[in-house]
Amino acid sequence: MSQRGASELQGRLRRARRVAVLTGAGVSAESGVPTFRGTEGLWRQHRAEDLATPEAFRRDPKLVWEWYDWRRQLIAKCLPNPAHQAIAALERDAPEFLLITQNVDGLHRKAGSVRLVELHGNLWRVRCVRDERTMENFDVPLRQIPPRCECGAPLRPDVVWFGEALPAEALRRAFDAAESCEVFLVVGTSAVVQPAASLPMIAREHGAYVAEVNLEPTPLTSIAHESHHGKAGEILPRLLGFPSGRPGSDNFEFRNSNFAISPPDPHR
Ligand code: BJW
Repeated sequence: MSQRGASELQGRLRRARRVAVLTGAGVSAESGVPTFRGTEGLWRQHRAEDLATPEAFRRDPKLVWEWYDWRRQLIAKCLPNPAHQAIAALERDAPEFLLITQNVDGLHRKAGSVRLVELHGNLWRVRCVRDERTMENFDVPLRQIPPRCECGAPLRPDVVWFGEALPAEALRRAFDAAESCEVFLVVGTSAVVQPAASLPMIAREHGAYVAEVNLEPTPLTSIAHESHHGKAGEILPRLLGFPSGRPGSDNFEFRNSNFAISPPDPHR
């Protein structure tokens, strides 16, 4: 059941004490960072199993690091866009706030976001495969592939690959926020990768108002109270009431009250 109408989001945000935002690769697309899925996505050129699994790294650390080195070089040139900035501004207005990002590019922090958790790690951190020690590394390009720890062991990107556990504290904070927030905003994620994709469902089940911004419908669209289809960098500033946004491109869908909550289809 859906109808077109005015967005309730700004009013909900004004009244809310607790706000949570979940972002995915789409929020950085307008900064020039490639997304994973879709026609231009990274997985069109590379199989996830060859590059983003612990098995792939054990099999061929050089190949995996070359891919990450390429992405680091690309992302090093990217700047936050109006969507990152609108989310950072939203945080400044909210008494309790958590930004939950699946992105590893560091652009939210660059835009000024402070209260955030990075569920899938960070491309600018590396981890020793021997003692698990993590450290920042901003070398672009890397001086050595694979880079090595001072103990001599190889370093790996401090990101979460398929089949690996997410950082426990980040995950705990994300679930707490989903369970307790009044408004849950989802931006630029295909919502197919678990456990992040479950967070909006959990928020909705716990009574939050759920809003989504994405270029296209996702498995979340049917459970969101409102869905906005278009570019996040154009829609979000206006939607959140930060007037630098350009009007005109928002294909807005307003969903009303009673419909069943169904789980997302991970194979979509
Ligand atoms: C725009 C836009 C614009 C474009 N404006 N919008 C339950 C069911 C089924 C499977 C599983 C399950 N639980 C776990 C699994 C397995 C697996 C999984 O989910 N698989 C599914 C794919 C089937 N999950 C895992 O393995 C996770 N681990 C785990 O659960 O461990 C359990 C465990 C416990 C204890 C011990 C051991 C294990 C780990 C998942 C790790 C994901 N890693 C990656 C790589 C990170 C590092 C790197 O970057 O290299 O994370 S994969 C990739 O997908 C990356 C992303 O963060 C993640 C999500 O992608 P995202 O952000 O949604 O991007 P896209 O490209 O998919 O979508 C972009 C969207 O933006 C699109 O919708 C566009 O339309 C939109 N868009 N431009 C607005 N301008």
